[in-house]
Amino acid sequence: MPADRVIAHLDMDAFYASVELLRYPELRGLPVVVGGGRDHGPRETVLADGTLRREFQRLRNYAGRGVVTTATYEARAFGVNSALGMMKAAALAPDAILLPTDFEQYRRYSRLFKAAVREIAPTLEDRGIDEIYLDLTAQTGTGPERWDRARELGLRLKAAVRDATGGLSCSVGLTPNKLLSKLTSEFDKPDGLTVLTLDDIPARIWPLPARRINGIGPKAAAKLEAIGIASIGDLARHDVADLVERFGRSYGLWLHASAHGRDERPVVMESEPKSISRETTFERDLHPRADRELLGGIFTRLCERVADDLLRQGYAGRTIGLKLRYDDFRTVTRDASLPLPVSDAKAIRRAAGECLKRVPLDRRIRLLGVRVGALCRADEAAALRNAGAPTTRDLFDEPAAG
Ligand code: DCP
Ligand code: MG
Repeated sequence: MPADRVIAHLDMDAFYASVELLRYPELRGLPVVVGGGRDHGPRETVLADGTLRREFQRLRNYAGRGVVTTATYEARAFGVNSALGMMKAAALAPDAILLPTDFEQYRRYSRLFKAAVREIAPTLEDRGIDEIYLDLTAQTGTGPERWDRARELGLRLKAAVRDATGGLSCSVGLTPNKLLSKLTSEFDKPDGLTVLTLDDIPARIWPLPARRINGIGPKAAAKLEAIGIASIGDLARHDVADLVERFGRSYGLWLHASAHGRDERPVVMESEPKSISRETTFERDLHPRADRELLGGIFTRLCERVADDLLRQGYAGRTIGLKLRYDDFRTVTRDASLPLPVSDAKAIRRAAGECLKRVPLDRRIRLLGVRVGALCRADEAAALRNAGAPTTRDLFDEPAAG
C-alpha cells in the first residue's frame, strides 16, 4: 500500500431531489420533499393558449405512513431530512412541494455521473446510487504539492459531473484515505470541495461526534457515550486496551485506529460483486430463546431481501453465509456450500438455518446478517440446474486424466 495516497469521496447533493429539479426547474429555490409513494405527482393541464400548467402537491395535504427519501436544502432548513415520517415533515414544512420517487430516473443519472468521473479517474469504487470513492494517486503523484493537484482535479471532477448531468452538483472530500474522505466530503455541502491532510485531524476531525464515523452505529455510539466518549477526539484519547476490553479485539482496535484517522482500505474497482448480503442491527438485543419468534421472522425477511437483491442484480450463489454479533460485540460467521447455485429465499433460508445450528446461542444477539457468495449470473445458474445436480456418478466415474 503506497503511503501517500490521494483518495476522494464524492457524494451527490440532495440527489433524488436534485434530479427532480432538473425535470421541474420552476421548483428551484423552494423547499421540495421526495418520498411517500407514487401517486402524488403534479397535475398537468394544457391551457387554452397551449402552455402547460403544473399544479404541485403540498406536503400539508399528505396523509399516510410514508417517509421522506430526501429533501432539498431549502426543506432541510425546516428540519426535514431523510427517513423522517412524512406527517412529521408536513408539520414542520406544510408548504413544501411533495414529489413521488422515480428510481429509474435516479439510476439513469447515477450512471451518467459515474461515467463522467470514470473518464477522468478510472480507479473508482461504486458505493451505491450517489457516492463513489476514487484513488487519484496516479494522477496527483505523491510529492508535497499533490494536494494542490488534488484540488484542481476535484474541481475538474465537479465540472464533469455538472456537464454530464445537465447541472447536478456534488461534494468532494480529498484526503489520504477513505475514512477521512467520507467525513470530509460532508464539510462543505452542498457543492463543496474540501482537502484535508493528516495534520488537520485534531482541528477538524476530533471535534466531530464519534457516530459520524462510518461503522459506529447508534448502539456503539451509546455505549461509547456511557463511558464519556462523545467526540472522535474523546475516542482518540481513550486507552486502546480499555476499548479492546469493552468492544472485543477487532472492533476495539478499529475504533482506536479510526479515531486517529488511520485507514488502509484500498479503493476497489469491482464491476462484478463477490457476494450479496444484508444485515440488520436490532433496536434492542434479542435473546435466541425468549425472542425466538421475532428473530425467526427477522431472519426470514433478511433472506427474502437477499433473494430480492439477487433477482434484481441477476445473480445466484452457491455459498450461504451467516453472520451474528452478540451483545458483547463479538462476531461469528458460518458458511455452507451448496451443490448448485440458488437465488430463492426459501433455499437461502434453509441453508442459513443450517449455519445457525452451528453457532452457540447462549447470549443476546445484536446483529444478524445473511450473505450469498460464490456468485454466478442467474442464466448460468439456470443452465446448471437444468443440467441436473452432479451425481456421485458424475463426480467419481470420470476417467482418470492421462
Ligand atoms: N436515501 C433514502 N433513504 C435514506 C437516505 C437516503 O432513500 N434514509 C436516498 C435519497 C438520497 C440518496 O439516497 O437522495 C442519497 O443519499 P444521501 O445520504 O447522499 O443524501 P442526499 O444525496 O439526498 O443528500 P446529501 O446532499 O446530504 O448527500
Ligand atoms: Mg448525497
